[in-house]
Amino acid sequence: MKKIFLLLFVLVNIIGCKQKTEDVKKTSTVTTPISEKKWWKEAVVYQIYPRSFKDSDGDGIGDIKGIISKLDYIKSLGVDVIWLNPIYTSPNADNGYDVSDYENINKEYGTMQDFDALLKGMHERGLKLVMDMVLNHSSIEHKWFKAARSSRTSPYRDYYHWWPAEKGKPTPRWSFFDVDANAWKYDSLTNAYYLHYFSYQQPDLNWENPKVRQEIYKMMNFWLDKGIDGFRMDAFQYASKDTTFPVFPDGYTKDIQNYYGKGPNLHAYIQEMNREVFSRGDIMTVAEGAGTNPKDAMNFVDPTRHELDMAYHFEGIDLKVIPDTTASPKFDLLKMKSVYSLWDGGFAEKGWISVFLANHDQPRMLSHWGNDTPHFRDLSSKLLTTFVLSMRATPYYYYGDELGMENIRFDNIEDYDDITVKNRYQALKKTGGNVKKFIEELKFSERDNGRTPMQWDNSGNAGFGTGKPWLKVNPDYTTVNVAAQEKDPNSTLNYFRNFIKLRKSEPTLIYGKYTLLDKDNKQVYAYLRERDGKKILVLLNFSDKPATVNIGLDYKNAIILSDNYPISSTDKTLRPYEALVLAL
Ligand code: TEU
Repeated sequence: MKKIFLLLFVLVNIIGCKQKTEDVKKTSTVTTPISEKKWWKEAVVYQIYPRSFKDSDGDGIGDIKGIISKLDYIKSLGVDVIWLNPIYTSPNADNGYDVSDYENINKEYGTMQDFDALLKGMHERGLKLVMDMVLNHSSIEHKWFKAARSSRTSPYRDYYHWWPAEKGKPTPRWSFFDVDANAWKYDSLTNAYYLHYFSYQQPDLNWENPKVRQEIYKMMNFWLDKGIDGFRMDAFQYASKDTTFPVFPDGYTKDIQNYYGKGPNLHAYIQEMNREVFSRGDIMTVAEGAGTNPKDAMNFVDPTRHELDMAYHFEGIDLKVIPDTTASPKFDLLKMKSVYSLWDGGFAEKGWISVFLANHDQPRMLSHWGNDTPHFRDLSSKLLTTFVLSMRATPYYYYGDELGMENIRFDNIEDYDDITVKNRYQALKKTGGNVKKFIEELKFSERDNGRTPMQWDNSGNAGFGTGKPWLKVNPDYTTVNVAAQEKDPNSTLNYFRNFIKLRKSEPTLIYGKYTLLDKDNKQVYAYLRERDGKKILVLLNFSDKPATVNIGLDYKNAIILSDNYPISSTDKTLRPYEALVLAL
């Protein structure tokens, strides 16, 4: 019965939606920017960490041919865009976020011919490609840095930030990744320090130098000319700097985004990039972390400013989650609701945002935001998927989350590959910190938990490849894998597919107004999506206990569009981790 209702609902909406598109065309001059249709507002982004997706040649490292071999699978998910983490030539100090040649492919991933084949294969299937641009810094192996460091008179010297040692110690700058948290690295070759906000292998490019900017735009256009469909800009909020390097007040690191993320010319550079690159195609552009509050972030995505298409904010992902707790949820749901509602509200008139619960810098969505114990793993995974796919924002979904992949929780520090773990471990040893506690914390929060190989089937190495994988496979692959879930209509994989179909068939879920309901409910996140008189109610019980909803709306006879329990119900009481979506 539920299925028939759903089918009818989908059909009515497909017809309705076509009509709406025509209306929008006719009245495009009067539509408000938020309701203005754009392909990237309607798209679902699937993020692939290339190192971990599929290894075609048995070297234990995922590669482009591997991704090509899985394009039909990706298409079958119903996603529209692939965001690929960096695949450029790199010595891999930070797995590709240290680029030594922006216009070539890292050998371990394949060749430029492989890349061209990937793009062609994607476009043939109607999939779009967003490339990850690491523009705040390069690798120390980049030819620009090699030349810059060779002499103070090198034409490339001012492609980077230098502090001559005869001026004394540089003004302190904190580093995200450095063992000593010092962003200035002394280089005896020219008796000077260079700046690196991340590791010393990732020197910051000097964006204040117009030559650097022109080189970068040329490189971005090289990729655009190949036909790619968008750019994700890595750590770009840090690009512009006050090169007088003023002294920051004590404790500035607690407010690092405000000191590092608001350089004097940041907006001017993005506008310049927009003129020189973005405006040349119908592409999608997003910069991670730009803007620490909705008002700030709006300045990056207000269409009249000609900068970026959508904001990718960290306030949601950075909410405090408590490990080792029996509390459910493990975070303050009231805070979560207020953060996501605040950001929605900030973009209710114009601009656009992203929504995500995981990426390559995070532990697994299920282990962090859900509950990966056997009884609740499927339910809570589906609940999180429902949240990401039912907000007014472009959903970003991380590879493997469709299977409910969970944190690997290494016991040995040696099993980690991540530069941040290695450096934090060194720092801890220096200061005599508590290593045991550190290892326990990593099991919950470390980003390598989210980078283990994709689990394709229950054969050796989870079907990732024949060689020893660069990072261990999660032992749960014998049951948590694509092959097993394909066969099960109730799997998290098929739930993801079905929910994407629902989102695509119902513009209310994409463009509809969002209203938070039952604000003070500590277990349930409830919201209404509305558009042209149509109302969709989303009820999410984020706890492992039954929960009562108090929304002052009668939904007993509503049409059930989706429920993560096999037997649906419109009861006033939601079951543990129940995710119910209703058409009122
Ligand atoms: O991350 C930069 C960055 O700002 C994040 O570490 C951020 O602080 C965190 O996710 C907020 O919760 C980018 C890349 O995503 C990361 O993988 C790289 O290691 C880093 O830049 C350096 O390029």
